[in-house]
Amino acid sequence: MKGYAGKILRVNLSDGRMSKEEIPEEMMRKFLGGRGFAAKILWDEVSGVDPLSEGNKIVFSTGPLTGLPIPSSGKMVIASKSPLTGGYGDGNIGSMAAVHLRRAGYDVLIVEGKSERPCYIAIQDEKVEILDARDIWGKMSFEAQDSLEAKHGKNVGVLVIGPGGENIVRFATVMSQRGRAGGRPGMGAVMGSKNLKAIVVRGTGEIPVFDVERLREMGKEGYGEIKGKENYDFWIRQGTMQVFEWANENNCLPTSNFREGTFRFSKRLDGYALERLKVGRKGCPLCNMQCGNIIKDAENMNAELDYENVGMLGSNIGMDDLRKVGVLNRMADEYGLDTISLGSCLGFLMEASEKKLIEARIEWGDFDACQKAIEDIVKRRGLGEIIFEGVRKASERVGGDSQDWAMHVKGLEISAYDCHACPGMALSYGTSPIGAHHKDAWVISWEVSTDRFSYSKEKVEKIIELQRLRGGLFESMTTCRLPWIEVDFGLHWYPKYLEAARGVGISQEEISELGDRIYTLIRSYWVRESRSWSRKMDYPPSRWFEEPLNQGDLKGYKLDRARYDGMLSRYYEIRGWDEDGAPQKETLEGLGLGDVVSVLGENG
Ligand code: PTT
Ligand code: SF4
Repeated sequence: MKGYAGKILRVNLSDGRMSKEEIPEEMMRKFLGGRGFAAKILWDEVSGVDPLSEGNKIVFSTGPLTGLPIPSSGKMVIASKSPLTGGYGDGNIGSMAAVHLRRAGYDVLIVEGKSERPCYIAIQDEKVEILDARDIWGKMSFEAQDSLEAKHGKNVGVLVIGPGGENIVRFATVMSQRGRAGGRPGMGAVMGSKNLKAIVVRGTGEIPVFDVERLREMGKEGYGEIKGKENYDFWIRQGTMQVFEWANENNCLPTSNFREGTFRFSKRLDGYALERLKVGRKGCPLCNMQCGNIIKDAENMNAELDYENVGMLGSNIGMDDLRKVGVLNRMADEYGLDTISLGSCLGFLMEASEKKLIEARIEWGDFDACQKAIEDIVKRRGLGEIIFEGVRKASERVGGDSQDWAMHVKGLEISAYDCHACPGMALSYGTSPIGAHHKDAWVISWEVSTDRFSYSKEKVEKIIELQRLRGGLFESMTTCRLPWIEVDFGLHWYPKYLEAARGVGISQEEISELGDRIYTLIRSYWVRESRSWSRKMDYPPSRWFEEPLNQGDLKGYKLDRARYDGMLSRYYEIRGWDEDGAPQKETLEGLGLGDVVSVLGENG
């Protein structure tokens, strides 16, 4: 089929074997690309292994729209069995590496095995090499990127890990372009476990497209439409940081380890505070609404700020100085750690310290102590020894009542939305296919502006609708979803882009089916890989059910466990999963996943 390079490049780091494999047409039709391909590959090839062992594989997966001259298409999915959660894990990164991989003639790169010594993979079109990385091992992600560009030329795409990934901190991410980060559930740690420091890729070919002229024309129109949108100028000023003020006003800004939804000093951290410090912006390739906000941080260095980062490294840990938040954010980027999990881990340590569950003292908002803790996490010493595997494991270590306020779902730390008074968003976290991340169903803005406190069937349906679009379509095409979400770029463009790229469009029905198929396959993966799967895995932490908000105009609010459980049952019902959340035989067969039945058993 047009629109694809049609090839998977497979590199085995244990024995140096490499192969180029055809992607079956059926896989393109059924799974589209990106996350769809990654889920299928992991289901077929990675079963029952320790995520940090040689047997795990890491998949770098593009979609049929990646790298094409249409808005915000420089994205790819990085997926693996997660060392943080033990289940399916992925993340979406904007990088020239995505574009170059396609130009080099591959849709997907699978890396398997483990190198004996530090290495990196260099891809130049047909030529693929495993090269020595001893001289860059131990280097920060920015410096390593610079060294690789000095060696291979500026015009390459680089995916790289920092010392966090090398030392197998479980929430280490993959970095690119000094500020793009992808793979929250420890994709950087998987690279580190394989002694793989980086991937450098350069492609000089054309991505095969069905109707190149039409695509270019429509791409141009799309870029123009984005620039003309009402919210465009404000977006350029604040990017995702525009959410900060809204979250505080609506009592869902993560504060003091998700105890509260409002922060006393929010004005010091919001989008307007950012505007006063902003010195530039950057972002992903092929994007004309670049959202990486650059400021000079408290050490006078460039740091990139997004809403999630400021929520988690600001209000969630009592840090009220944006320039200091910038330093912590930059440290995370350099070390290659996920900022969301990092902010949650620091908040956890602060609360554990306050409650005297650990000996060391780390106070809310203590900047120096945070810097030291980050270094300790990367070196896995002191406080780092307690927390380097994330809050779930840390709560097992420190005991007390900490399991109630270890803020995660399935082991992945919750991203920056407090849900004491948002049952829909809580369910979205509960049912996200990678653990508690907002990317699949960011239902909160709709929820807050409609029937906020209800546990209604409509809310459940809305979550599934968003999961189909965001978690299914966007993660698989693979393009950035922010043009649609943030500046109201028309959703109708995407089937047209797919048609011009592949010769085959996608109907509304097919979008739903695609999303459901991917969701059900990923859910099957979780059930197969978890030793003790149960519906409890789809629950947010006890804090939101047991401890009401103490401040703000929603003081006293908390979630209702029985009603949450009712929503969860409705969710399973619509999805065709059983009362434990495992896909049922008819559902699997109906989605063309008959081969899964024999593995999960007749009843799912
Ligand atoms: C994403 C998660 C997010 S979501 C943020 S801020 W956000 C954090 N950013 C980090 C960072 O920065 N440095 C760091 N060391 N760790 C970080 N962890 C956090 O990672 C990101 C953008 C953003 S910014 C969002 S919402 C959108 N996410 C998309 C998505 O998931 N899919 C898609 N098709 N399009 C998306 N567009 C937007 O991309 P993860 P990126 Mg990211 C400094 O990676 O694992 O998915 O986690 O990829 O290229 O940095 O773009 O307010
Ligand atoms: Fe990247 Fe932001 Fe542009 Fe999306 S809007 S492609 S995240 S720079």
